[in-house]
Amino acid sequence: MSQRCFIALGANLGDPVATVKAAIFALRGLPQTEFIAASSLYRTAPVGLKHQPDFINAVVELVAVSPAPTLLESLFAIEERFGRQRSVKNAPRTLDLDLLLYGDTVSDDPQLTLPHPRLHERAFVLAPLAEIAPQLTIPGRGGVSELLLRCADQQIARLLPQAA
Ligand code: PH2
Ligand code: MG
Ligand code: MG
Repeated sequence: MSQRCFIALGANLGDPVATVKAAIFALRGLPQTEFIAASSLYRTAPVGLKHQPDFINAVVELVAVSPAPTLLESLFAIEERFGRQRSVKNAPRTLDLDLLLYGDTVSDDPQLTLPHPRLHERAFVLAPLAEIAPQLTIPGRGGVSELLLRCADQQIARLLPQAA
């Protein structure tokens, strides 16, 4: 069975625009998946730990036949290829790839909580998600466009294609 999946990309170290673009290219080549769409790039103020550089964020949609844990392993492999070091939670990172949704799977497995536990309250995820899938409903949370309206206080700016 194939599943409609959404992956969030985030970076705020090195050259985050180049990194996010290269990571989108890497996601196009993932085995056992069909690439559907990539959002624009967004420049976003850090959520959580404040005193760190702004992030570049984006979201990619794909259809996967691989099981969710296999897909997650492929995402970790791409993060490592881009030099991701894991230190404290929410620390600055060269590349973060989060599996937001795997079909309509709901799971509280601590290794892979689905939907992503904080996606419904983060404009840096909801804005790119609403751009490529405005009708999407997050299981247990509601429609992406409605959820985004509740995050109006969070600073994000879509980069123009030539700037991105
Ligand atoms: N990721 C986090 C914590 N805070 N803030 C922004 N703007 N963008 C992110 O990708 C981000 C964050 C943890 O993964
Ligand atoms: Mg994250
Ligand atoms: Mg992550």
